[in-house]
Amino acid sequence: MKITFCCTQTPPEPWLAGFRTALPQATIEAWAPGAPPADYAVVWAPPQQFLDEQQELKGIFNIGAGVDALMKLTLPEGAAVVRIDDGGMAAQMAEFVCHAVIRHFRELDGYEVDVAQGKWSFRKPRLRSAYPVGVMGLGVLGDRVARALTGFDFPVLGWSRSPRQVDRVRCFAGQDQFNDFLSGSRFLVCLLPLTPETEGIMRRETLSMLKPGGYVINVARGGHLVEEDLVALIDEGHLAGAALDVFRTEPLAAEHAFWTHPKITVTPHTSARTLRDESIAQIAGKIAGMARGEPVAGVVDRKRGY
Ligand code: NDP
Ligand code: OXD
Repeated sequence: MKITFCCTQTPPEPWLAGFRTALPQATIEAWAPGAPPADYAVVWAPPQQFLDEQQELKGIFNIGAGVDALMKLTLPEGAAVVRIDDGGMAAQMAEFVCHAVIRHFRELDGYEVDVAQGKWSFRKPRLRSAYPVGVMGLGVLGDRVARALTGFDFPVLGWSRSPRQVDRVRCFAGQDQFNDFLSGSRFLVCLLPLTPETEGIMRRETLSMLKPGGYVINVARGGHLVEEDLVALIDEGHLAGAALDVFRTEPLAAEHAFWTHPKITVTPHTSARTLRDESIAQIAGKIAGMARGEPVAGVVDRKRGY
């Protein structure tokens, strides 16, 4: 069995070594233009040339949960596209989002400023019931995030394409229930895949429906957010602020207004990192399963785009 590795921005050696240990019967090489056809590919944002040349692939394994970059390319017809299913990302995402929610809810940024000025002063405790958290996307990551938030007794709402049930979460589904979901939320967490349906989903019209003093946490993709609308709604006072981990252009340009906006917190696309060892173990297991003709979890539905 031949495996080709084509991940931009990732040094290949540790991955190749890991796959050679996990699948000793396979040959795995880093892709170079003109390389012979392989059976399986491990990729992150590969060039179109790679896919044009590798027409015999049976499986394309993305070393991340989001496949939006891959879905923009022309893929070999017969290849199954498989995303990372958790692989240690769900726990990271839960801690990141809970941290962002709690930091805003408990006004920890304000306390930091006070303390830096030597001020010993208290803010009036906020009513938790007045801070419902809406989680858009109840998949592998959103489900874990929503459940983690219930552990802090926040009212939690969830929204997905098809109806879902999550313990202690008020679940909404589809376009028909989107407005009710938004108007019931003060925090809005985005954990949707980026698809033609979800592109620009956080814009003036939708963000205006959040309860006054809404707070946006985008940990999915920059393309979900219309940046100017967010800044305008914060500056107009309808929104209290935002924690943004993902951006339309990454890295975020040095002159971008988000860096210095006092109510926006920026992190460099780090809310849930792909963990190499977990990912190698998961992908190697799936390649072995696929080679035996078994079904594997995490296969992307190309029509839906996720
Ligand atoms: P999943 O595919 O497991 O879940 C996606 C969820 O979104 C599902 O609940 C799905 O609904 C819902 N959804 C999709 N389209 C729509 C729609 N049009 N309307 C309503 N709901 C919709 O994805 P993951 O949870 O694994 O990951 C989510 C995203 O997080 C990734 O696509 C990626 O972009 C991002 N991500 C960001 C990282 C970071 O470091 N910032 C790290 C990892 C991922 P249904 O349940 O009905 O299918
Ligand atoms: C992912 C990511 O999609 O890291 O896995 O953004």
